[in-house]
Amino acid sequence: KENTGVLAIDFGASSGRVMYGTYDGEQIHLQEVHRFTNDPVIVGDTMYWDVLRLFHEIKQGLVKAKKTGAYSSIGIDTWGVDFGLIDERGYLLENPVHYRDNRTKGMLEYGFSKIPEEEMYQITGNQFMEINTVFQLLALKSQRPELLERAKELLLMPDLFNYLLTGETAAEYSIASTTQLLDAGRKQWSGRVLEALDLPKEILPEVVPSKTKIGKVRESICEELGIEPADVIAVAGHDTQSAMVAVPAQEKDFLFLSCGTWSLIGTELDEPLINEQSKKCNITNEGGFEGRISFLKNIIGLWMIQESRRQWIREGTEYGFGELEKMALEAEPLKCFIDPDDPVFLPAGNIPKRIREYCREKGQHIPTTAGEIVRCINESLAFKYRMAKEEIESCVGKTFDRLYLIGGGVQSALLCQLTANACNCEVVAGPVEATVLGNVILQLIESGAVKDLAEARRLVMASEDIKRFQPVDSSVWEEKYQEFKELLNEHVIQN
Ligand code: LFR
Repeated sequence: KENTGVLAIDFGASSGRVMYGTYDGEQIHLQEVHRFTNDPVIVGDTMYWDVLRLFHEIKQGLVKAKKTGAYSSIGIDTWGVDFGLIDERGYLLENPVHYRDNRTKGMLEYGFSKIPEEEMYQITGNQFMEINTVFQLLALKSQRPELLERAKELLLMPDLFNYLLTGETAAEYSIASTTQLLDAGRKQWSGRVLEALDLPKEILPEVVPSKTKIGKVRESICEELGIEPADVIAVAGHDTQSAMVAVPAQEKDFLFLSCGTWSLIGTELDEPLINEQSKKCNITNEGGFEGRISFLKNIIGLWMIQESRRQWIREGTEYGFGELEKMALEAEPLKCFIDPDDPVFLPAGNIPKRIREYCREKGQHIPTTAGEIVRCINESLAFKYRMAKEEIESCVGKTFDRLYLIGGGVQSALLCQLTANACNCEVVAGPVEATVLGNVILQLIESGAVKDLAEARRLVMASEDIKRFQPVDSSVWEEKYQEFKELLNEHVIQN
């Protein structure tokens, strides 16, 4: 059997990677071709994607891949919601802005003054977050209207990279579903939302399903780099949805936690679920491969640990993630908690300080060492997962006794164990590389090497290193969970 590879390009919060994936009929193998940092660049008051440098890194990856092996296609995924604008002649208008930029402050209220919140949720099924594309667009319209006027097309980040590679434009469904501009039921742009907010519908390309072949790498790029013209496949451009393909669940109904910079916890549905209860719980319906719906809650995630680590570097100490984990393990358990979704923890900066202030304000033990801070973050996340689990269960009318944890968080055995304890259920942890694996698998499904999603998930379960964690000390955790809930009830929570 021919063993042709594919290239998966994944842009994460701290790094981007070009990975080579192959399938030998039994196992999928991943090999790193090129890794680079993905640093947003602040100019003036704005935080930008360094998009041209990143495109250069893609090209570097394609050059390096010549030594790795043959590949028939390329797939790109990024986080959700961010976009670039293309003018009439196909030029990129400015650098795309990063969602952690604060231009969207106050845009939720502005939006709701134009279209009722209930109606907007009813149509889009999306959790309200200021970072969503729709609120970025409202900010752009009020602050830089001339830019929007010059735009011929809006391309979400994976679609933008696909365009830079091929010259072809499309809006891949999974990434489009993070915008809050899509009609969740019809899987098309919502005319009603766009009109109510006076946003231009004509700049949005046609929505195409995940795994659509977009085109081939442009001739000029092939010449420049001396490479063969591979197909570019719009995989699931949204990283979370590529990861969903690699959840090793064999059952139809399952609870997943995609755990990286963000934590996405939810279940998979055939159709969007949009009702009063889901609105009350602020649960999102995001689309993925085969039009499946991830009914999930977006929680801030490992961002707080990543950003704390950066803070300690700024203060002169560089801890490795393994080291932090070890120190957290040694810190005393269940001493103090934060609400991970409190808006103070979202922007970059001195997270440990903000955690200490939060704990002081709430009259709790004040964590001082790095170990205590990381433990506090992990335990608070674990409790937040429990809350989200209960909310999801209340919406779908089912309970789950197992949670599939995928993504970078799998590397923290501590977080996996704490999650099992807090949620009082088994945690099945792995694969770490869910996003890249899912990206590769969708290309393998397209080429016919892997049959379908069910086969893909079986393959992941059989070939990846999957670990299981059982809950311990249930009564202590139960008691502390009540304390955690009371703490969060004391003030208004955004989510
Ligand atoms: C995860 C993710 C989430 C999305 C957030 C911001 O990387 O894509 O799914 O809500 O980033 O785009």
